[in-house]
Amino acid sequence: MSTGRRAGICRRGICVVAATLVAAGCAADRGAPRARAVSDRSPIAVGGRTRRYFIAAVEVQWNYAPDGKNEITGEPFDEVADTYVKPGPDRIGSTYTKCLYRGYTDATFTHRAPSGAPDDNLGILGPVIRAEVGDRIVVTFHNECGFPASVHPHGVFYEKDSEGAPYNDGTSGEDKADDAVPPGGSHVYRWNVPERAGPGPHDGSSVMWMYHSHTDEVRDTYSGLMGPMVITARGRARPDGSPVDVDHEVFELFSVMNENNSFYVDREIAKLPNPPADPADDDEFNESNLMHSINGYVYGNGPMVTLREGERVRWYVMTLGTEVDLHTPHWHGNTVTAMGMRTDVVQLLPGSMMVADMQPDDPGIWLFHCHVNDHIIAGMLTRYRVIP
Ligand SMILES: [Cu+2]
Repeated sequence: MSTGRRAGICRRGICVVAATLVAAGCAADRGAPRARAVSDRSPIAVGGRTRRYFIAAVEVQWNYAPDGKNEITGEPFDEVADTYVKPGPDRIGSTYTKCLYRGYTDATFTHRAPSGAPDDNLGILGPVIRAEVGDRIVVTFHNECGFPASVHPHGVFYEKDSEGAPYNDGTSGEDKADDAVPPGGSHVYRWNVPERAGPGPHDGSSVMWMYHSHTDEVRDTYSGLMGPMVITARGRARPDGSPVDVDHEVFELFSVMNENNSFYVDREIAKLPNPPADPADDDEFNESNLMHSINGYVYGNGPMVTLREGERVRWYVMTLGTEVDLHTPHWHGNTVTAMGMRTDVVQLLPGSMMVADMQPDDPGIWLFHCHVNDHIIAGMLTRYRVIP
């Protein structure tokens, strides 16, 4: 819903380069990860595993409402929902071009890897990056989108060639190669996982971090480049990196995706038969592009998480965005513990990551939604199911 302040629309640098399919012929510019000496101050793992990920930024057509109806009411979209989801001569509707992180099996970027989430319910989120304290993470990133992008991690240890953020940090040369990977380009990011990247004294067996593009942080993330990362305590991970004392992990991004600030907004506007005369000053048009979504879905569209009664469930919830991105994820039917306290609502501010543990005891189909009224009206709701 209206933010009370019209969202700005950026015009510069809109790229319309079509996504390039990665083929063997493109492999030369990726090659093997660059060998690099690690400085003495790096808290390098001793005996830990190296966990390799191959992640591309890929252009997709993303539909926030693929079911075509309000799954929360079970009814067709009403007039309010149509504000956001109904296409028209001067409205984009529910499908937008986005640039998303997607995991691949190797540096040829030809075969998709599993998402790393048990239900594969990540939606627009990138694959789950996992490690245990003592490990190191190597991410080979390939940019297939039409604008420069990067992979900036939270929490783990990185040196200046693996931070993924351009700013006046006194570095130069190779230490800048990670800042803005150009369209068609690649970079290998190397992150160590020292104790300070793992659970603290009041955490459980794993903590959540996020990663996102930070070349043009605002437009990169509104375009879709975000993903979750899970770090377990030393000795508390299964071989796949999931925490040993958790049966089921769920990842949820609460976000007012401001498509007015995506790299692709001009391309979308150009498709309209009767585009707004001045989109940047058209408040109703701008409102129609604020997608109040959970993992990139509105009004309960998208896959439903299914849990079993009694299993140990860990929810990882996060948000990015701006001042409207204060979200209060609320679980109906079951409670969680978060930060050592019992609750059924947790609080997120922009850039927040929160872990909440649940042991469901109440079978049924339950609402899971943001408790901010404005966001409820605009579709930031979904459901989860608990089966006996
Ligand atoms: Cu909210």
